Amino acid sequence: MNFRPVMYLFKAPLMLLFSSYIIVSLLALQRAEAGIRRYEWEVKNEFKSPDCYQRQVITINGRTPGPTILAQQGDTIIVELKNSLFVENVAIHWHGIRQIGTPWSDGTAGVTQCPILPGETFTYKFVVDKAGTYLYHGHYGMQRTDGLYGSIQVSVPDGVTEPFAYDYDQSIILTDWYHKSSTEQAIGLSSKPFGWIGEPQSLLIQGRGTFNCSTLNSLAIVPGLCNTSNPECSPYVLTVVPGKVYRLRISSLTSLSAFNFEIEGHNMTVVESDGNYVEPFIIKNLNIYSGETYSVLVKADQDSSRNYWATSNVVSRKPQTPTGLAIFNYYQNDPQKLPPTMPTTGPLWNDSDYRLAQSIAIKARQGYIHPPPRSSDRVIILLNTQNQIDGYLHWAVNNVSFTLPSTPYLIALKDKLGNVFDQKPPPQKYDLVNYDIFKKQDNANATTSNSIYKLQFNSTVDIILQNANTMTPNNSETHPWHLHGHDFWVLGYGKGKFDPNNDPKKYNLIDPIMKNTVPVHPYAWTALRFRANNPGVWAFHCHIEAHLFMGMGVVFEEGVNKVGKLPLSITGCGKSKVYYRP
Ligand SMILES: *[C@@H]1O[C@H](CO)[C@@H](O)[C@H](O)[C@H]1NC(C)=O
Ligand SMILES: *[C@@H]1O[C@H](CO)[C@@H](O)[C@H](O)[C@H]1NC(C)=O
Ligand SMILES: *[C@@H]1O[C@H](CO)[C@@H](O)[C@H](O)[C@H]1NC(C)=O
Ligand SMILES: *[C@@H]1O[C@H](CO)[C@@H](O)[C@H](O)[C@H]1NC(C)=O
Ligand SMILES: *[C@@H]1O[C@H](CO)[C@@H](O)[C@H](O)[C@H]1NC(C)=O
Ligand SMILES: *[C@@H]1O[C@H](CO)[C@@H](O)[C@H](O)[C@H]1NC(C)=O
Ligand SMILES: *[C@@H]1O[C@H](CO)[C@@H](O)[C@H](O)[C@H]1NC(C)=O
Ligand SMILES: *[C@@H]1O[C@H](CO)[C@@H](O)[C@H](O)[C@H]1NC(C)=O
Ligand SMILES: [Cu+2]
Repeated sequence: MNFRPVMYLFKAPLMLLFSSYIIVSLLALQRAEAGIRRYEWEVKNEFKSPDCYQRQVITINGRTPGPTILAQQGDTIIVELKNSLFVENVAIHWHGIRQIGTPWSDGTAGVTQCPILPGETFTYKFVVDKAGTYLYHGHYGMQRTDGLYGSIQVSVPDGVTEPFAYDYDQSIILTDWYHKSSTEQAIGLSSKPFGWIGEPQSLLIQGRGTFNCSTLNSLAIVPGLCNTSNPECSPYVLTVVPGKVYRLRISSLTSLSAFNFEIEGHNMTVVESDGNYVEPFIIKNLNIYSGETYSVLVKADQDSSRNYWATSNVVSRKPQTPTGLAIFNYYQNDPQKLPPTMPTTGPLWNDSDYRLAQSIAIKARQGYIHPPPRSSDRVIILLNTQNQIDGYLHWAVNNVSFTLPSTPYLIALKDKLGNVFDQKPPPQKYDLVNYDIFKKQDNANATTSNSIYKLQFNSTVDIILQNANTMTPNNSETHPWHLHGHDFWVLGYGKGKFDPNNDPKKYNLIDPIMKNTVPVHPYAWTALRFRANNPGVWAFHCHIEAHLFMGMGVVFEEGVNKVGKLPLSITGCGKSKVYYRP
């Protein structure tokens, strides 16, 4: 194993100035203890066979998924990232971490930093200020697709107990997996005629899947490069002890697919999502979209004389990929022994009512509700469409397909570099009344722009995501939208066209969950609210890697004048200062 995180844990000293406050201060000390967790990561190109088929991947310290970051609320994470890729830049985003006070550490190349060049070392430093389940992944081009991702688990501070009990805690990342590299995929997406990435070749559970090598054309494959006996692709095994309760932190970092996750014969209780406690509810299976995290509690309370399947199945798109398989292993059985049953196949892939109902069921936990502001200062309606620009296929919001400037926004705005991006504000809405979301557009021509939405600092903003028909008749897709720098309140979901007069009256202002990623369902809308109180520049985008690449995103600026002095290390591209990194 090349896993070599260097971890130090320092206890931050607390100055006790007044002796009469000693007792109070000692209590405070317990809660104020904050550690520093330092990691040295090397990002490399390597050959790996996560699904038995060998391809080039991007590893961290030799692994994909990369090392799990285990931290406690309040800790400072320092990651010294060495880019040892041969020819590609890199940047890593800390997904779900709000980066309060450190917007330059968000890791979004082109938005918050210059990309890290091959040979350079860049240091990310930020505080994990809220317990919960988070992720990290590449945010330069489509590198996440090459296996550049991992988990962040943040525990509650000492002396704080969580509102649920469990015996073991385990992170499990679900992904889909392609045999083509991100560069090959990107070439197709930006070609005429368009080359779609297609459905994934396999589904991975915690970085492992099984591709059926026999389906390959024997002439096209070098012997041994697809080998189902390769230990790298043996199924992920979760070994359990009867009677114990497992907190499984299930997250999705798929490139494309929406999943339904199930543990055969075992119910799950949803208790957390995106770092926020959920009012517990019991499910047989979990719908999960790219960029989301969930903690579910599972009790090992079934017949322990056998193993069970844990499965991921594609939903929302017609499945063309075999079920992703892992083994839920009662410890007295051989962990490799396949369960005696057929793997579970999940709900009907096109049952969007089922998925919508589960989305609506997710509420904030009683006792942990952060009530949303009663009203908003501004409403931005974002129509999600598939479009054409000069004959190339794109995605757009409000008819604008997003592109990145060569100078990152945070630097351009904070250092007042002038016109390095389109200054004309993007459209706030579209022809709400006449736009037919159920129909392929008559004129699907759109434009590209790198303009951004400037939000009044500390204002309350509502975002309505409105889904529509794609350029294929009778087709609308699910898009998981992810907001950087914030958690938002999920005020509501609805079918069809959003009604600005009546739908807001039905918003959940009582116990809405806060999340950082949320789906907009086919031919439906999703309403969000957040407070623009985190100085910085933040991406908000569809978490489907190919959709973002094709322009499905926007950028918000808020209070950039309140951002502290930018570290020089984020500069060195476009019109920003030259910086010589180590
Ligand atoms: C793998 O593919 C071959 C050829 O299509 C097929 O005969 C075989 O049943 C498949 N094996 C599995 C485990 O699906
Ligand atoms: C397949 O992998 C197994 C286990 O590593 C190894 O013993 C075997 O030689 C490999 N087969 C080929 C054709 O390389
Ligand atoms: C799962 O939950 C359902 C509904 O609450 C219940 O009917 C069923 O018995 C439970 N199954 C197991 C295996 O606990
Ligand atoms: C869902 O897809 C199946 C085939 O996969 C089809 O038979 C069924 O009619 C579809 N249902 C709906 C509601 O579209
Ligand atoms: C869309 O744009 C293309 C040029 O890229 C043009 O040829 C075509 O006429 C436009 N379509 C419509 C309906 O205006
Ligand atoms: C997008 O632009 C095209 C071409 O200008 C126009 O016909 C269409 O109505 C616009 N669509 C929206 C949603 O604004
Ligand atoms: C932000 O707005 C809230 C609610 O209006 C207010 O309580 C808070 O003081 C404001 N914060 C700042 C920094 O202006
Ligand atoms: C699309 O759906 C409509 C109504 O639901 C139907 O009349 C039409 O034939 C469908 N078109 C295609 C191409 O399937
Ligand atoms: Cu999308």
